[in-house]
Amino acid sequence: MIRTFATLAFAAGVAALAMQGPAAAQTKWSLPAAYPTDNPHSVNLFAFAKDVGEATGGKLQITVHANASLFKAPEIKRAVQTGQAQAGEVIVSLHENDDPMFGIDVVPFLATSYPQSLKLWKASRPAVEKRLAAQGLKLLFAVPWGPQGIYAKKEINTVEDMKGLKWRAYNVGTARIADLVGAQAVTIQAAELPQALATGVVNAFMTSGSTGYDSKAWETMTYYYNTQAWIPKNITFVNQAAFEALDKPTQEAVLKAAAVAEERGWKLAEEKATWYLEQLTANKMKVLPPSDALKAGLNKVGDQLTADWLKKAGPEGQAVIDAYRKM
Ligand code: PCA
Repeated sequence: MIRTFATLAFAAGVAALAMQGPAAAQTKWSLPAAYPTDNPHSVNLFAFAKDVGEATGGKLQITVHANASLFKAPEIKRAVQTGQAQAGEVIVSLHENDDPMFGIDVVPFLATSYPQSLKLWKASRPAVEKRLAAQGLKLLFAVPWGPQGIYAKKEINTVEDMKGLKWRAYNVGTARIADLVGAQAVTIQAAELPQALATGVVNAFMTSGSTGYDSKAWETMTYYYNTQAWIPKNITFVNQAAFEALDKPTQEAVLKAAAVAEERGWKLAEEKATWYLEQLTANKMKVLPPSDALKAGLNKVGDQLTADWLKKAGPEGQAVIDAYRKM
């Protein structure tokens, strides 16, 4: 058979195309997230997306939509479950009503330092993973916020001083605190917090130094009480089917970048926690330790919340806490 140069070249071209096949096809994921672009959580997500892009030679391209620009915080998990987005990040305790295990990291005063919080994460991770898997989601990584303190317009020396406050809540636990101290809970996610502060919808709230900084709390608040009540976490997850549709090397690249992101995220959070409190001081807020009376009152509130949680979470919840305490 005589082949001309042209047919040979054509055949080679077809073969090259065939070899690229589905393996070389580019996959695009969107990853909705709910916090500002310069918040450490978002910074870490951008780095994760970049790492995945590089490790896969551009085969998997993840676009992070920070600042609740694609979905609002409470909608992100469902959006990923239903495949409207392939991946997402959310503060896991926002879904404590789905399952108490999603609220283990906001049991007050259970894990208040980063080393404790990391232990609690290690102890609870399998249970959290299992529940997400049952909802069609694959966990990628979890990253902590700063320890939670109280922002207020007026001085707070006891839990009695919290009575009647217009208290911004972001999850079940923060709303329940309002109930227990006689404050009025208003649930507002971080993306809407600056506006809620500006319009006076709330005059106190509990969150980290970073969310106080992100929402310029000093423009309306005077006090920050460093109560270190708990360290909540964001989780990043992917739609299980979207993950399974990737070829093996790409799946491995995602998991590897996720492990790197988890480590980087914990480091970043711890490094910046003090810096954020310094920014509150620099902006003329009074950053104070809680008084002994306030501490004692909050401990009582914490005991009640812990008892509530254990009742909801049952023996499996207790088992995770026991495992954590043994670590
Ligand atoms: N910032 C988020 C969640 C916890 C935190 O520190 C918020 O206030 O909504």
